[in-house]
Amino acid sequence: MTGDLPRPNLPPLSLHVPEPKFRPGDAADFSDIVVPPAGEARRPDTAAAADSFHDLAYTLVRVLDDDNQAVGPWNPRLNPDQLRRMLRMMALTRAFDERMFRAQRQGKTSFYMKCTGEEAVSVAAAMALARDDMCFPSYRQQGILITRDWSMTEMMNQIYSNKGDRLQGKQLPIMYSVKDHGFFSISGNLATQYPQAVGWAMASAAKGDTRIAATWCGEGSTAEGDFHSACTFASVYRAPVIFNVVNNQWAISSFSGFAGAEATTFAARAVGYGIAGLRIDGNDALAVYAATSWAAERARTNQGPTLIEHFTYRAEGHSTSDDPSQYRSADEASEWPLGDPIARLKAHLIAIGEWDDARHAAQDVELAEMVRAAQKEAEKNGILGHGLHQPLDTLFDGVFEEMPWHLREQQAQMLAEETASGRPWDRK
Ligand SMILES: Cc1ncc(C[n+]2csc(CCOP(=O)(O)OP(=O)(O)O)c2C)c(N)n1
Ligand SMILES: [Mg+2]
Repeated sequence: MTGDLPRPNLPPLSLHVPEPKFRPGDAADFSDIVVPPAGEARRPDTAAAADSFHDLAYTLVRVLDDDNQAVGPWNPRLNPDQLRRMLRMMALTRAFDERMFRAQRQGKTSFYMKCTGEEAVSVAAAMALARDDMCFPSYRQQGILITRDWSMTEMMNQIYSNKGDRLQGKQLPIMYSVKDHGFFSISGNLATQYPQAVGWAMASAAKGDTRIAATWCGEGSTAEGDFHSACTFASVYRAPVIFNVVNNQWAISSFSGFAGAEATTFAARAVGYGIAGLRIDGNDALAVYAATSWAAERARTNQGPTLIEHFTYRAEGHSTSDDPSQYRSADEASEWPLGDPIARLKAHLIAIGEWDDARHAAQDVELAEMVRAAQKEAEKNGILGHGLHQPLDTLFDGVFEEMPWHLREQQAQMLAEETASGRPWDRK
């Protein structure tokens, strides 16, 4: 065999194929994850040059310490009312997820995606941004809509693709689009929101506006070309945009190693593009708030983009179509060293004498009831399996301003076939 090789005196080349550390049945051991003490990372001035704090792309900015106190230069010093609202919105997001997961299992919708363990990433960021800043989320930032007080019934109408669905059943369940709440249409094509956010931010700057853009993608999605072209444009034009990379360590069944996590951090991507990079504890809501405020101030003062890697863990399945017990160790969620974001903020509020277990339990009951009431409203507009909720001829509407000839032809053909079939679609 070696005789067939052009240079038999050289060792044969080989590839490195990443392999996750733990598979089903393995005991998960995260002792090699470096968790620096809270309060240790420095907080540069927001006008500092991006290349003067490369160290922050390789550490973990943390605020909540082991005694549940908020410490160090990144402590955003929120008042108790703000802290309680943050906790409430995270708990409400989780209650919403629980209810909609169950609705999928009951056959009321075809699909749902939870963000369990990642609530801080969206809720704390939504609190730190201005209400009219534009968000370009992935499918796991429902916490933004909840924090911006968008109607849960409207969200559920979309999930059920029912008569009340403002998107007329044209989007996969959970792919919301709420322009007046600064929430750009979610796309199933990973990372497309990144260049869209940069384009929006550049337009905002070109118009002399004051609003900035923020976008989110998973660590797996950073392997998409769109991620990199977005970084290039944002760097060149110093676009007022915040890039959030939610490193929950899994991309369905592919672990983060396939997106480059064995070689360096995701925040370090910023270094190559010459933009500000921060790696933070994504399960520490105060760190998320502080990093987002800092990045927003940079963007608003024309210092350009910031890339924030939120180090977190996807505590549950990728979606209702997934079964993580098939590919990862069941131990991971409990062994994961950065804990649960809701439990950590709750413990902080209790430690500073502004909350207690009884109030928390009562709030959980109240929130579950609120979600249940919203669901009851939404179900008046129908659920999956209750027939066609939108007139059949609307199927082709709303995509192009003017319908192209080939779609007009297809629409006419569909309607003719429906009539000819003698069994028109069930529209009850
Ligand atoms: C361009 C593209 N490739 C593949 C998929 C299929 N897909 C949907 S979600 C997903 C995993 C994404 O993982 P990550 O970016 O880490 O986000 P997470 O789900 O962990 O939040 C994949 C591969 C897709 N939707 N779009
Ligand atoms: Mg991921």
